Amino acid sequence: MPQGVMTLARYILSRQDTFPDNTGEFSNVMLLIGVAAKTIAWELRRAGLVEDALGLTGEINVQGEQVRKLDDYANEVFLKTFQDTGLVCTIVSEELEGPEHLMQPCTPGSYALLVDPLDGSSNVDMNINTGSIFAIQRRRFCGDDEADLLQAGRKQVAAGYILYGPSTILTFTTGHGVHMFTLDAAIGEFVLSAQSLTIPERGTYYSVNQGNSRRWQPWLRTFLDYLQTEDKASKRPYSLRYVGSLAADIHRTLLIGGIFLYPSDTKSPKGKLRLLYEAAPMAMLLEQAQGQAITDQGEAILDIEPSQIHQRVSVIMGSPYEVGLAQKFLQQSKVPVLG
Ligand code: AHM
Ligand code: MG
Repeated sequence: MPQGVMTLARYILSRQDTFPDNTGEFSNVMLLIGVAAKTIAWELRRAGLVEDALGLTGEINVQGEQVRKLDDYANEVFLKTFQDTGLVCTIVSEELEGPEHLMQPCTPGSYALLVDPLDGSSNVDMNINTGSIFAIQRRRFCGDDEADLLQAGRKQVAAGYILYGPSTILTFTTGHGVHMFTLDAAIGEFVLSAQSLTIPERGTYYSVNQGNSRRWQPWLRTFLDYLQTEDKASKRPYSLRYVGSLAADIHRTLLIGGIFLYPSDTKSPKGKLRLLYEAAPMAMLLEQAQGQAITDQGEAILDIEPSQIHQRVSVIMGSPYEVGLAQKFLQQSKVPVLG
């Protein structure tokens, strides 16, 4: 008898016991994330052919960033996909000022979806990879209190990203390893392409917006200088790869190792990336894949207790070897110079 294709739906049904509840509710949340991903992927694929699909809306979002039409589109897709389903009580989005409550009242134990609907959207008009990044939390209290959503990354019940590129890829974890699905356009289904992924112990790439280097802390400049210095025995120099879409840069890092950094700098003293729907979900994926994720102060990203839903954070993540190296440079910078 043929084995059949391991679609996302089939995989989820066969792994119910590893999901946060066993009622099927969480499975349906994951399946709907897959539906949102397919909808956005389809729109991105044809956006260059559709009049008025590309470009800016003219609005500035809560982050102070210009909103692209496709940012708005992707945000609407997530909202509409979960509306009236009774599956997700609250949505926090990079494109929304405050939480959107889809059910009233939210009950303890219900799900909240935290999402960057179109990550790396500055790349989208040029047909370069973009993504969606998501985290799923459980609501703790009843009602609309924003504080309920300020949960440390360790409390996430699931996290993942969708990468829109030559293939559409959905990668997620529920705390039982990292699994990757590739959209098979022929059958319109996500099909399992890698199970229980682990990041290589070390890599050969570093990934950072080097244009900001003069704004970095001195220890980071020293560390990057080290990565760029020739030394065959320790496989240096490292090569630079930077897409400028977090989903793409983390996807590469997860698969072939190395280090990704978006540190704080004099322009963004708290860092640029958002904790709840960019850094924390990626940190959960990386830790589940045996990688590491810290801030440029050395704190584990998953341990940070958020104070705002759109809070920003510095990020250093990737293979254990390179993140460990970064930690050594950070520690050395803290040693007082005697004499
Ligand atoms: P976005 O979610 O508004 O697109 O911003 C986040 C993006 C990340 O995808 C990426 O890592 C980073 O911002 C790139 O920033 P920069 O252009 O400063 O290098
Ligand atoms: Mg983003």
